Amino acid sequence: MIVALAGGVGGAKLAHGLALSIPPEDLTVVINTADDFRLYGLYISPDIDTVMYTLAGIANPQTGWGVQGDTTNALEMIARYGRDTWFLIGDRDLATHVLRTELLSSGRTITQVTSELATALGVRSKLLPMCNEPVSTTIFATDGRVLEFQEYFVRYRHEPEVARVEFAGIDRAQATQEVLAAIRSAEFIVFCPSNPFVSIGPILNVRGIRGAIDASSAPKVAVSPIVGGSAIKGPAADMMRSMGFEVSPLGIAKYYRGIVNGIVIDNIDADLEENVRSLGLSVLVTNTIMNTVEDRQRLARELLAF
Ligand code: FO1
Ligand code: CA
Repeated sequence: MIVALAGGVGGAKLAHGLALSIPPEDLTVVINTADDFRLYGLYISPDIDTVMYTLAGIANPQTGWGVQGDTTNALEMIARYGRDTWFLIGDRDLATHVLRTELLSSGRTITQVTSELATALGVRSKLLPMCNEPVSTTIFATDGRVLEFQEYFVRYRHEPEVARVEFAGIDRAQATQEVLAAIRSAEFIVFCPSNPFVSIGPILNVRGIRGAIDASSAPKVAVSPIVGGSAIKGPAADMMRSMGFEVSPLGIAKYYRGIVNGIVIDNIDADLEENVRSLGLSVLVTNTIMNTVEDRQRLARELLAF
């Protein structure tokens, strides 16, 4: 069993590469749910959906999130009612939010709901939300604003400078039996190239998960989401800077030191290899940019060999 910890787009791409390189049933993806939120009364779980659509082969290839070929009729109608439509929900994507919300209100856990939806879409790997309790990433901006993660990220295009991040509800969150069993049986644990603070961070902060990872004797490898001094996607670089971290794969290595045994950095950052190695980590230097499905699979295969 391989366990991959993942956030949204970057995590989904590598998880897809892994699912194509091993029997897909042998992959479990533990997914961040701290960016989940409610909109128009619907429960939206962006990182679960991004991983689910990607592994189902129906993700929008331009954005990495949302459904390929989706239309926006429902959202246009919502706009006609005078409502703000800053979060682009496609018509097909909307169906997922409607059913998830219905299944959750019938008393099922997010773990059960995710399993039902993913199975229906033909996903054979196991997709596990990091926990069943609600956790909500709250961004405290340096200008005093307090924002939900999607508001910060999408509505305000991750422009506000981040002073502090809080995972509201994390104290009540507990690792599920499914997540603990997956980590215990893992032969390899991959930290996908997702934002270490707001995607992997919440997962590691769920009670029981960090302990289970530490107790595992499986090799643990992180793929750096920072390539050549900037984030492949999203605000990881700005966040690292404003929180006093070095914006480089070395900064990522320092963040994950003590948790992982190895790190994968991009060819562009090859000059940092020795510095990272001197932290006591094994290093794989390769092309980490995943533009095509072949890239995902190649990186996954190199990771498995490493
Ligand atoms: N990201 C955007 O930048 N703009 C959007 O309008 C947007 C809509 C959206 C709808 C459904 C979904 O599952 C994801 C969506 N995302 C959107 C992606 C997303 O929420 C972020 O990329 C991640 O949360 C950051 O990791
Ligand atoms: Ca996310």
